[in-house]
Amino acid sequence: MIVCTAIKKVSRKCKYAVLIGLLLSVLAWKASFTGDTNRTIDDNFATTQTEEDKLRDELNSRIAEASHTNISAEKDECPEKSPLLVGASKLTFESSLNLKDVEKENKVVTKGEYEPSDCKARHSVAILIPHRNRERHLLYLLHHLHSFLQRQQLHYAIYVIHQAGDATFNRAKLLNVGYLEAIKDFSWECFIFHDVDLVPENDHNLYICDQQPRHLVVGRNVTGYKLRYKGYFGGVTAMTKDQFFQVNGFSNNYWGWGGEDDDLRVRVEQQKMKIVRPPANVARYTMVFHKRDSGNQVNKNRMRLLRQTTKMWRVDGLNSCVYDTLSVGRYPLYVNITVNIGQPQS
Ligand code: UD2
Ligand code: MN
Repeated sequence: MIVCTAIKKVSRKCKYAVLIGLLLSVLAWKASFTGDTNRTIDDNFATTQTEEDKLRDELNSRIAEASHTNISAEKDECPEKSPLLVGASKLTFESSLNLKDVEKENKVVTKGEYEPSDCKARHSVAILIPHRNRERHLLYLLHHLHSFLQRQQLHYAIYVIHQAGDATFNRAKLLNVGYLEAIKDFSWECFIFHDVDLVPENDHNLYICDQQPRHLVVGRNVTGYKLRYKGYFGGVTAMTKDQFFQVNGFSNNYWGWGGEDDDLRVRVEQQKMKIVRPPANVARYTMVFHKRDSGNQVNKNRMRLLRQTTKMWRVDGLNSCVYDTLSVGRYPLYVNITVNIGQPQS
């Protein structure tokens, strides 16, 4: 019994000794690592710090960017009347002008599009220009039109719709194509249908739309600045997206010169819309001299077509405009859409 008790006491002491030994060795082990551990933690901390700094910097710059975007989204609306307008200006048509010069003058334009940087434009306007073989006219127009539209503080883009091939020209169908293609880019609310050779002389002639379709060419240099005839609706016109849609756009069937502008007038009048014009003293244009183009001979069918407009407008127009887009070039000063629109049915 005494032996047993002695053995129990010894084993309990042994247990304590083993426990103390273990504790000491753990402490010693920990002490031996402390330096390294601290360093590792410090290193990690340092790394975390740098990454955190980087992240913070990035975040800050994003916030700055976002608030900058917010600033631009929350820019004040441009004034009702642009302070940049100069009224009538003397137009120049220098033979030495080239596209690079015009691009340099318009670094603020990107892929044909512009919006004011210091205020929110009141109007978003797509300018549609039917075109073939009139490069020089296009250059003069770009030269004058970009600064003209910028002075009006508009958000705008210029689209040139280029007829491919040498089949008879069809101005109206090209303009339908321009409308259908431009609305794929942006929800343009207003469209200006614009001859390539007409340069506006006075920036009070605002390129905006109204409750009614607008005809912007009252006078031209070549016609003594007089309206050609009462219902004249050619050259440059402005219609909202909805007005143009409501009349089913232009007819697609006017191949060659003439009649398509009168056809549009008939469509407009049939919808009980009324053509309005700016005052004659501002709605003035210089038409760059040209002869009748080859491939755009007078359309002998135009009077016959015109008599059918009231019957045909529903089935001939935007809803029946068939074409092949061959290319879309986003150049610095305009979007060029080259299109195969077919040819007249004989
Ligand atoms: C008048 C109208 C025009 C149109 C045309 C009859 C005015 C100021 N303009 O213009 O809007 O109704 O009669 O169709 O009254 N084009 C080319 N390449 C060509 C042919 C035409 O780019 O080979 C384009 C170009 O944008 C030109 C427009 O079509 O400005 C009208 O053709 P135009 O200038 O030969 O006809 P014009 O001056 O009699
Ligand atoms: Mn012309």
